[in-house]
Amino acid sequence: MGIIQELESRGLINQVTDRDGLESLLDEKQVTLYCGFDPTGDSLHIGHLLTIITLRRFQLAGHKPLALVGGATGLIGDPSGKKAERTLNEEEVVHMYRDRIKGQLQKYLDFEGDKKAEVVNNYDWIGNMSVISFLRDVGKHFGLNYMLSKEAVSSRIDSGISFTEFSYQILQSFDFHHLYEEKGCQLQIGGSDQWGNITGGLELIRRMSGGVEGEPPRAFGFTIPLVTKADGTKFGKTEGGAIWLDPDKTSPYEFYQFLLNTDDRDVIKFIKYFTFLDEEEIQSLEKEVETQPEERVAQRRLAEELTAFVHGNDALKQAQNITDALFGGGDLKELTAEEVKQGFKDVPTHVVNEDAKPLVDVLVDAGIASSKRQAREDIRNGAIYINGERCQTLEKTMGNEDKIDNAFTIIRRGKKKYFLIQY
Ligand code: 485
Repeated sequence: MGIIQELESRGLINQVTDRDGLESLLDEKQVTLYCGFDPTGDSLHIGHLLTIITLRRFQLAGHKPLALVGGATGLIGDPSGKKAERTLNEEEVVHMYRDRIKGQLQKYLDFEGDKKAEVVNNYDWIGNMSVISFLRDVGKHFGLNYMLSKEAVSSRIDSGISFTEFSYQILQSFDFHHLYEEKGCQLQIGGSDQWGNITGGLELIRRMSGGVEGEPPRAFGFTIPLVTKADGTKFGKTEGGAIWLDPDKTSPYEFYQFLLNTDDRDVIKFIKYFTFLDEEEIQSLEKEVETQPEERVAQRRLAEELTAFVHGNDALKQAQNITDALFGGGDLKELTAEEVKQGFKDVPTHVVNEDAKPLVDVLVDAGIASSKRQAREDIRNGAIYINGERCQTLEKTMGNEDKIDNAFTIIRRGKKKYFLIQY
């Protein structure tokens, strides 16, 4: 199966400019393709992952991906998919974001061999362009009506759009033209909001480059669909905010849990989108969802595959250990300090400096019980658990034997109120 057919079978093609032309180009030769990422934040998020994985699929099929970091465009702001004008970030901030995003992209593509990926930065060709050249050499190819007709602009005519954001499409179009000329890049991909910018680039290539021997230039674009969920809520958002790829912002355990909680109605679609599992395995997972959904086999597979891809196998193992200790009847005492930190990130934490301290005092000082009397009552009633084990000894003193990995004790009050004691 060719890459286009594979993408189609996974539901990954939303709009494409010339499907059959693109398919024969990809059959014919190694194609260089690109996708751009603007440094508008200090990390990519799970929404960006689908395009990264799609680039990776092209690379596995023998083609050459370029990941573009928008050092220049990040200073301007893409209006696509945005209801209101963006606030501009300071240049130093954009530079910091640019470096971090570049580092993240480098983790997910293969930078060795004859189809090695490259990271490029459009500041390198836009940063020093003069305003005269921008208006004479590039701007002259864009009709006002054409620019106004782009969804990103037309949808903002009433609410307002600055000349800055209005001009964004010209910059992204110029990138495609530049990469077509300099790197023989013949395909741009992006999310569905990027259709206008991608087709703008094709138009510019057609006008500025022309094709070989009077033929139209062979350049293509397609968009991947927006990831939607059966319950209508936005994919990649939780109560705690976005699901980031940076492990310091969203821990691998949280990332794993997020995927594990995928709705039965969505899980097979997400497996097709995000994993490299083959058709046969996907079909058998589909059966599992139909026949024994309560086992959540497909959800586990999705979470495993994607956590390993994004964070590596060690981080996956940690995420699984934490999950097992918390929900699978595993032993909390087996966890490492790092795993406790991840699994109990948002749990109230109290620092204890003494080597030995009466449990009653710990409960009061940590704010777990409101008074010593209350603390004793909780212990007597069997509401207090130390590292997962019920403790009904009123005179209990907390000591070394209660420490997990010498660093933490996990106290639970009732069914699910967790507290962390840190030493
Ligand atoms: O030459 C280019 C310069 C910049 C860009 C693309 C090509 C970035 C693009 N304009 C953009 O804003 N992309 C978004 C981003 O950077 O966060 C998102 C898109 C999404 C998907 C993702 O990037 O909203 O659909 O394309 C990779």
